[in-house]
Amino acid sequence: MSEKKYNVAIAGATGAVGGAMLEVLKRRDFPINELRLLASERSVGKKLKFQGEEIAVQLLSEDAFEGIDIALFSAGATRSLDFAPAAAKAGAVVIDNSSAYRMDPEIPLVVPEVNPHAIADYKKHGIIANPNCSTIQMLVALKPILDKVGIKRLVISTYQAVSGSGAKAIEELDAQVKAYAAGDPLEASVYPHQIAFNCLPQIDSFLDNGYTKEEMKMVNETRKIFEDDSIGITATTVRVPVFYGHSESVNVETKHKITSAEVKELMASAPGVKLVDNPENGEYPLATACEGEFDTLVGRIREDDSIENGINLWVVSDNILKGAALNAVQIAETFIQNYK
Ligand code: NAP
Ligand code: 3JN
Repeated sequence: MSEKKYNVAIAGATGAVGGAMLEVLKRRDFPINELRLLASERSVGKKLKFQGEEIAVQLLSEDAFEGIDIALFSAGATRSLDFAPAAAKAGAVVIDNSSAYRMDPEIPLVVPEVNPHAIADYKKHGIIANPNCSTIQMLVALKPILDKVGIKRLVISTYQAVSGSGAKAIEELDAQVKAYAAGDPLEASVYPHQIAFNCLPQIDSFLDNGYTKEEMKMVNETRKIFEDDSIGITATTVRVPVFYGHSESVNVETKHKITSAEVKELMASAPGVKLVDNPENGEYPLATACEGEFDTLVGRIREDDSIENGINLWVVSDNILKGAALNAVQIAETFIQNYK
């Protein structure tokens, strides 16, 4: 990494993803000169710790980006639409965690292990989009398979942690579990139903085709990042009572035959992947094991004999890290290495 240091802003610094961004910048020793923390008026003046220093939160506004080189956005799609163009106009490159710009054909949508070349297109608008968490971890695992034998179709089921819905959802699961143990009534406000001891086959709102927005994000973002609209993809996304770590069952129909042994070999050396696949010893990827991990865990690799060329994978990753904050910081690292 170069010796130069950068002025970095985090829009949404007080949130679940913003907090993880602070952690990842520190853990990866990102070369920071000034760190500017931005959030709503509710948080102005609140102090957050970074490398032993207390930094006061400032208001996210159009004027907040003067002198900033890199602006990491995780304050929701509306705030990205409202303020990312002003940040880019002030000279920052925006790395946006929301869905606001992901499907804009002029804005790159990037997973550094998969399509780092797309970052070059940042110049058009000064904005780079970070994909949805469920898409990111799946594509890190699928990229080596795509390169080796091609992918025809994906059938996906997700088991997504509540941290994907933000800080309030983490509190809701915690409160419901405690209320259940105390014999008190369970209150639901973030989710339409009780999430403790339950599985909700709804993430985000329903669309006219019967799928949820989260499901269609997986379909559309995968095709954009893999630059292949012909891949058949169907997804069912489910919220489960887990705090951190999204798990995914991914059934892959490949264009050419690949054995489970060959997939294991690919996963053992794939960037960003940790192979965890000794089921005979009870070793497979677990949400409880991925918390705080930068790698995506892949296991339960086996051939699907119901089709000619089929492989099943179980893919688990820390949704707040690789699914959001880490991927964004990796984009920033690739950007400063190659384009700044
Ligand atoms: P969160 O814990 O609820 O935090 C929301 C953050 O946005 C807080 O810092 C909040 O500031 C700030 N914010 C909200 N309204 C604002 C406003 N009007 N002006 C300025 N700041 C405002 O949510 P989160 O889990 O961190 O997620 C934040 C966003 O990141 C999501 O909406 C989504 O777009 C994106 N995200 C992406 C992924 C992914 O898959 N890549 C995963 C999770 C989240 P206050 O504390 O001051 O309210
Ligand atoms: O639910 C999850 O596990 C991931 C949630 C992501 C999310 C939550 C609120 C708004 C997004 C996203 O990243 O797609 C958004 C959004 O920006 O639309």
